[in-house]
Amino acid sequence: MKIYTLLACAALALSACSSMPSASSAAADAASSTVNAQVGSLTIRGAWARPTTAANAGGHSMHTDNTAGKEIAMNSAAYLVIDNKGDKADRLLSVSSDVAEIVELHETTMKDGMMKMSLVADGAEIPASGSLTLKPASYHIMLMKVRKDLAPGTIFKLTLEFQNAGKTTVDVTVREP
Ligand SMILES: [Cu+2]
Repeated sequence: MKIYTLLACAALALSACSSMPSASSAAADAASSTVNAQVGSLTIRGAWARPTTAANAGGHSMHTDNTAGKEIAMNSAAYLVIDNKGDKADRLLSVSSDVAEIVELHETTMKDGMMKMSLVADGAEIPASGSLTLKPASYHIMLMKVRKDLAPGTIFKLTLEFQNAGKTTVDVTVREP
């Protein structure tokens, strides 16, 4: 099961990596400036997640949605930007959501020419007067065993917990990368 999960994860990262600039990237740039929440000295913006439609899954990690009777991907990933205007660093410690059974902070790194996914157990730093960007092929919020089909336009809640700023919940919009 562990290997299965990692492969599905890597497939997501690779498809993101190979996507060419297109008209949708202009929309993505506009979306990235949308502020989702402010907590303490942190601003969270540009939250989005990959659809789980069959077309997007590339044949990986499919299962049958009993209610709709169509195939959906089990996994998705969410991305966002956290700006820290304070003079102290903070850390993103944990992430949670009802949208999936398993929600984890992951990091994609290249090792020996291979994409490698790993769980970020000790959190990710948001530097003082700096930003932490969760994006394809980098830090991301892994959504495994999603509970319903995430079609483009779907909005779901994601809760972020920070070491200093505390907790906040943002609306994540599902859209094509
Ligand atoms: Cu992942």
